[in-house]
Amino acid sequence: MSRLPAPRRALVVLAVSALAVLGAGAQSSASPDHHPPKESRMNQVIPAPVSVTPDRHGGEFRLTPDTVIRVDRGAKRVGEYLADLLRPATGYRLPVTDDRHGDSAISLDLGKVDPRLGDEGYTLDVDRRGVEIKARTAKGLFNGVQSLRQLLPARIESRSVARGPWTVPAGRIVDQPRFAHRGAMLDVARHFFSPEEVKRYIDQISMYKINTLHLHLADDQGWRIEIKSWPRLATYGGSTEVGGGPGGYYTQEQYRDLVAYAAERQITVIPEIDMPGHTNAALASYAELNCDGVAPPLYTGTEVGFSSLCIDKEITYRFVGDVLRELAALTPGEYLHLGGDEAHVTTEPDYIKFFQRVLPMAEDLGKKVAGWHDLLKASPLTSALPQYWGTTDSNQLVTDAVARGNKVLLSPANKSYLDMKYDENTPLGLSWAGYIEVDTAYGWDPGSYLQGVPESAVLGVEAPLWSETLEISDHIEFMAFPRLPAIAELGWSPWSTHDWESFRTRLAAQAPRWTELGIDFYRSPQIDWPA
Ligand code: NGO
Repeated sequence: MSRLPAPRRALVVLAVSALAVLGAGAQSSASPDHHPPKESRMNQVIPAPVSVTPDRHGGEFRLTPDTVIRVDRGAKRVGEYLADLLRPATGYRLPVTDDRHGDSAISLDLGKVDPRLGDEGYTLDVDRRGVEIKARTAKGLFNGVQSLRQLLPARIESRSVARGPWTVPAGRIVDQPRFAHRGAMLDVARHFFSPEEVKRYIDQISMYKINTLHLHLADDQGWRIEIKSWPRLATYGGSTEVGGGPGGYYTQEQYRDLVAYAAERQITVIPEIDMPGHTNAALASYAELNCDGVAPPLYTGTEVGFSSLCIDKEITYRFVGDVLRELAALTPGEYLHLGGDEAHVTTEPDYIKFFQRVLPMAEDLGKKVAGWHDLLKASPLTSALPQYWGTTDSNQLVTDAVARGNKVLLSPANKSYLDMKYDENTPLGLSWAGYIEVDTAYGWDPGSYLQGVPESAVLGVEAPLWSETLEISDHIEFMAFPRLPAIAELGWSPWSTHDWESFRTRLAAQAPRWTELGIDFYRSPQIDWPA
């Protein structure tokens, strides 16, 4: 929390959004080589911080070849992460040290802040002598580092030595998230994405303080995670994808490495094995899982809702138990996602019977259950996390679950699905939930979106990216940028900062960064992108 009393804080926020708008006007009328006023960079952070107070005298800190990254014990890894970010473009050594001496420093301090900032909050202070980020945990420091990154010129994202000066505008940011859960989902089942491609997306989402990556690891078209007790799931069930390409899967070693890579970026991975529908790849791999004992062929189309595990066969539960046990062992996070959507060929009594046996399996492994909100038909425990993916602003299953005490994750398909086309001309994506331009992705309040679901019952938001039409990183990026930052801001920023004009100005300022990073983003006509 800022030391200001609440009403003053609100004023600062308002003043800040006003400043952002003013800064925008000045910038768009400027000539291309005009440098925008320094304080404008302080007001351009996405997601918008709780409070931003630019230095009234327009001071700045300048990185030099002598700058050090000074860390508390416990902050070393975040320090190294920051050094790795800054070294390529600056060409400076930027040693990470716990030595308190020396002048020019970026300091990462643990534990010296108001506990009300929570585990993910931070303060960031910049003056002529240095930058100081303080937080209670490494997560908070990491979030502060992402803000600092955006306070530096866009060229800082260059992976080779670039032209300075490397200035950071002076001032203070006090920040913490509105919602605990800010997620992105990647469907690696419809098309397989290599570990390198997934890491690239992890790097991109971490820039916007996303803290959860949900991986959709199995569907009709492919099984993507090695399960040692049922090896054909991956070797056969993973051998194709939509359109008939070669598919692929992660070995458990590769998967652990992905989980660790995400953890270094303060991101928790939630693995999803969809069931009892969306299971053709498993049914094709093992004939005995089918009610009639006959394995269907592998599937490479894009229909949904035609497959089901065999509810009355005992082997089904041995299969699910083995898969969940191996998956839980790969998962340091608290959730396993069991899918549960679109089980159109499973009768409702069968659906309930299935989950009444399967839900306790996950719980016995010490994991909480996440699932698409359809799962609520089986009345999971109140610790279960239903993920709302509908297109209406009310849903009885969800309202009832909230009344029982469940928290909800919001992914309304007509707002947050990154695989929906932007408009009728978008070359990639689907349109069953409508077109989603940037203002639509940004224009809803998770805290009041669903009737009967108060803000206190919302754990957070997630932006799913389904991959029926997406094959390579370029495709992921074209759909995620610029909408992923919009959803990230809804998840992080206080509603009092919500302002379309401010957001579109700040979004435009991100474009040079994306260009440096090689991100192929959609140039929405709603945004005044820099030339
Ligand atoms: C639906 C469906 C998925 C599709 C996706 C495409 C959910 C939860 N189930 O969302 O299988 O891939 O739409 O947008």
